[in-house]
Amino acid sequence: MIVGVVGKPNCGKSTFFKALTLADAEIANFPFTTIKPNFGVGYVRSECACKFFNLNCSPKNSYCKNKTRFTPIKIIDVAGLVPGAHEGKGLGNQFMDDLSQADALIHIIDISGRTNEKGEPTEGYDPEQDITWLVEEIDLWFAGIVKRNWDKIKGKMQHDSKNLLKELTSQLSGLRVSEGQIKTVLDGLGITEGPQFTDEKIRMFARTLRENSKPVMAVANKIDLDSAGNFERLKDKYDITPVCAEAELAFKEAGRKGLIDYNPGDSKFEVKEGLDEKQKKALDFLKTRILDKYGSTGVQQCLENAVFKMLNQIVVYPVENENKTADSKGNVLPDSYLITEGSTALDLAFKVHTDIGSKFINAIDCKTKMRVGKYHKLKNGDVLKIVAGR
Ligand SMILES: Nc1nc2c(ncn2[C@@H]2O[C@H](COP(=O)(O)OP(=O)(O)OP(=O)(O)O)[C@@H](O)[C@H]2O)c(=O)[nH]1
Ligand SMILES: [Mg+2]
Repeated sequence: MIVGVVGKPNCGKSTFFKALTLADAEIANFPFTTIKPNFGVGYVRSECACKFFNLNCSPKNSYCKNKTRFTPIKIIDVAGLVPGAHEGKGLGNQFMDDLSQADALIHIIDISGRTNEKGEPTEGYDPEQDITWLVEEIDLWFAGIVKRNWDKIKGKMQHDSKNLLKELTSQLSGLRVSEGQIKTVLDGLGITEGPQFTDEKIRMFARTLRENSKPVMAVANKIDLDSAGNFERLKDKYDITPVCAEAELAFKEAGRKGLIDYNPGDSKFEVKEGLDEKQKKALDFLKTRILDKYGSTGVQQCLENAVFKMLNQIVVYPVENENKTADSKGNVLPDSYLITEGSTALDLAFKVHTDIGSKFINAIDCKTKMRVGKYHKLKNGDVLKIVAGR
């Protein structure tokens, strides 16, 4: 799973990305600071299974703090999009292709109205415009790819429409859309044969497939600068979260330096030794301005909404030793994985290793100590020992 961060230039994508990942990313107050995409790893919170077993865990792929497990999720930060991007405006549609890797998109909006649609400084721009045109741009880019691929397979489908689903799946594999997603959309539009694929249907197909395979979530960033009250005006009309990426980044960096104790997503932080007056004042200002007013900086919540609500992920823990809930070296609950809700024990086995999947015998639910079969559906927080043949 990969979460993509999108938006017009200068809206704060790289700040948001860096706040989540603490990976190096260039941030500057001018458009097109980011050209090559930034890749990083963020973490989503869930109650750690160590609480259930009353054990001290020793995570390997993830980390645990105060019985909260932080599970990794890949994040990609891309170049800014401007109106007409799908036709090559701005940095062109080659940069849109970076988006094809994402499974869900977080759309960063500069809610303060201080940047225009090209990301240039201005006053009084209405951010409501961004909510619509950006998604439209993505849909047009998606439709262009579907159309080009359709043109390639059109001739074939005139004579043999039976393999439409297979052909489309293989042609569109670069967009990270699954056969299941394509089938749902084809069925929904009542398309069973190639020749029914008119231009109009292609557009509808592309839009619905984009909605299903890359859902978009809107984020009102730079809430600290929103003196015009744009967020208040738009919050009931759109599902939109208030965010201050800059504050989250400041808290995370102060936390990394040991100046404060801050847990992502929290409404408070604890001041440690070593803060000078200026730093203390700056952090206090952000606390009053953001944490006290909105309950958090919003950044962590946005990522978790994307992962748990848009992508329907649950957290599960594969272990090798069911008695110690540990790996073979004795690390307790070493890994936590994100897996799509509805996945089975066999799906998890394949995620751990193809070999374990193909030699799957059964699994043990470590919480209930029950043996379960390959089609057993996983629940959030499950700890599973997979038994595989040699
Ligand atoms: N006040 C305030 N400024 C912010 C916030 N988030 C980002 N900024 C500032 O907005 C400017 C642009 O931030 P970037 O993160 O570089 O924006 P971007 O969307 O990645 O820009 P491009 O890569 O050029 O598309 C920088 O000056 C940031 O410091 C915020 O929450 N509040
Ligand atoms: Mg950037």
